[in-house]
Amino acid sequence: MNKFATYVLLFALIVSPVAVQAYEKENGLVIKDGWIRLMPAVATASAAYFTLHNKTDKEMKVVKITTDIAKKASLHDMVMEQDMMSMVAIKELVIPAGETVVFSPGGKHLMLMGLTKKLEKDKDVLVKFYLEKGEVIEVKFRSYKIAPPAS
Ligand SMILES: [Cu+2]
Repeated sequence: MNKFATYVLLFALIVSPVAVQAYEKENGLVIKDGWIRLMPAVATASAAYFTLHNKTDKEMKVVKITTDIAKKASLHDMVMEQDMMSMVAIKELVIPAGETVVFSPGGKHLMLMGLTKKLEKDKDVLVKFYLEKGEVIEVKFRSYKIAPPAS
């Protein structure tokens, strides 16, 4: 490993342990690359993106997501309807066994409505994923204007 890479790694470990992190619990659901779109102060809504990976051999379901910065968090997808992209609600977030589900700009997203706090650069937002069997996974998301590089 060269010197620069070492510095980058150290920086990542010490200064920003959660910028783009993988998170995992014994339940086998990995939530990574989570981030929130930094919006102008006047905005009342934003969107969050992340990747879910189910490491188990059983299907997993996320039944609810909450954050500490918005009154409401809803899962949306983008679909083409009569040559127009529009948002539709994702009724059920299922991650099949061994599969990965990606939420990214232009596609699936977590819509955050009724922002209760101003989004700030370099500040973490706590996002809670509620699983079907009652487990809750807490992940810290960071705010960015544009998508950060995936880990
Ligand atoms: Cu939306």
